This record gives sequence, structure tokens and C-alpha cells, in this order.
Amino acid sequence: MLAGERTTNGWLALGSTFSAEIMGHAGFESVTVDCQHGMFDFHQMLPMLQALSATPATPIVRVPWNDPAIIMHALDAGAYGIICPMINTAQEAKKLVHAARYEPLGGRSYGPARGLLYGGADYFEHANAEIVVFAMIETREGIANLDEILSTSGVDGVYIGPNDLALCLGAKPGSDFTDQRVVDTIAHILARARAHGKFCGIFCANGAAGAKRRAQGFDLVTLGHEGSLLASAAKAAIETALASGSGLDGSQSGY
Ligand code: 3PY
Ligand code: MG
Repeated sequence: MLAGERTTNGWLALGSTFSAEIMGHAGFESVTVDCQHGMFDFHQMLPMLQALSATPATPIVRVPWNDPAIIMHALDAGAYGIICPMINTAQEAKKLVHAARYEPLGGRSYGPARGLLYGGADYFEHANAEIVVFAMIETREGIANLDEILSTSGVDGVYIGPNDLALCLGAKPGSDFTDQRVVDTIAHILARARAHGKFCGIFCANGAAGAKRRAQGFDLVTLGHEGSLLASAAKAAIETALASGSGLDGSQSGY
């Protein structure tokens, strides 16, 4: 992303080390272990990060909340990026940075157990510069305070959760997000991120939505989680096998 390249991001919701491996080898530049809505906890997240270590993908963790203990623990477990949900104010953005950055940029406590193994003996010297920190914008308050959040030193970019964003604007979650209020707000967030020289990422339910967001200029596009990819591939296989009239439309959920 620093070289101006647009990236694709895989997303893990199943709590499986095998699916982590599959997604890590699929060709995504990064793969995110989703500890907010994924069906697992820390004890499953850890082996998923270990599985990702055997692949070329950069491991990111979407933490369940802006909680310093959880953020520091995920980084110690080897995450090289943090996506933090529902950042509403500059103060919350500062709290996120404080947890994710070592002194002098923040107050992350030292104990990078897997970080050292994964990042090398000089991990400490590079962690602040290499670990990417995304603040999620997906609430009315977050939209209102977008410029202050983007101005926060140590926040590398914002990541849009289109489902929560749609909900807070009075629209529906899903996969296409054609409601004009959602369309305009997503374009606004991207434009403000650009104006601040920060990255902008977005969750997409599938590859078609991801293609649209790449063309729009997003730095990082998620292409649906592995559970929804599995579901749509399974439905497509059934449809193909039955040739017609299966009643399944192959569509994917918004998450
Ligand atoms: C959202 O769309 O709100 C997300 O957080 C993506 O998982
Ligand atoms: Mg969300």
C-alpha cells in the first residue's frame, strides 16, 4: 500500500486453521482473522495466525472492540495489522493508537511472544513502522468526526464496515449497497482519507463488489469471508449439478 498498490484482503470467520491456510495461499496480500464476528476466541485465533505464518499473506486481526488488552494480545500473537471496529471520536482513535504502538508513539506493553518469532529479533525496531492500524468508520458519530479521526497520528487509515454504515444511515445491510446515502457516504470517506494522505479499506461481500471498490480507488478490499465464499461455491455446485430449477440464487450475505 505504501507503494501505492491496491491490495486484496481475505477474511476468516470460521475459526479453522485449515481455512486460514487455504485463504493464506489463495493470493490475497493480507488475510484478516475476524475476532469481532468470527465464530471463535483467542485460543482459536492463535493457531489461525500460526497457520497464516506458513503462507505469503500478511496476518491482520479485526479485534472485537477498542480494548487495549485485546489489541496488545493480538499483536503479541503475531498480527501485523489491526482493524478496530466502531471508532467514533479522535479520543477513541488515540486510544487505539496507544494500544497498538510502542513508545514514543504509544503505550503498547512489551512482550511480543509470537511477534518476535514471526518478525525477527529486531521486531521492536520495526513494529511501529510496519504494523498497519485501521480505524473502522461505521457509525454516525464516526462519520461526523471523520476528519479528526483521520488526523490522529498513528492511524494509518480507515476501514469501512458497509453493513453497520448502512444501518446507521437508515439503509439495509447486504451486499450491493445501492442506497444513495450509503453510496455518497462511502465516496465521502474515501475522498477524506485521500485528502489526509491515509489508506482506505472496505469490506466487500464478494469479488464483484471488490472489483467495483478497487476501480473506485480503495487501497484494500476484502472479498467476503471464507464462510460466505464456501456457501456460494457450494450453492453454485448444487445449481450446476441440478442444471436448473434448484431455487438457489447463489447470492451472498452482507457479512
Ligand atoms: C460491516 O460491514 O459493518 C463490517 O464490520 C464488516 O464485517
Ligand atoms: Mg461492522
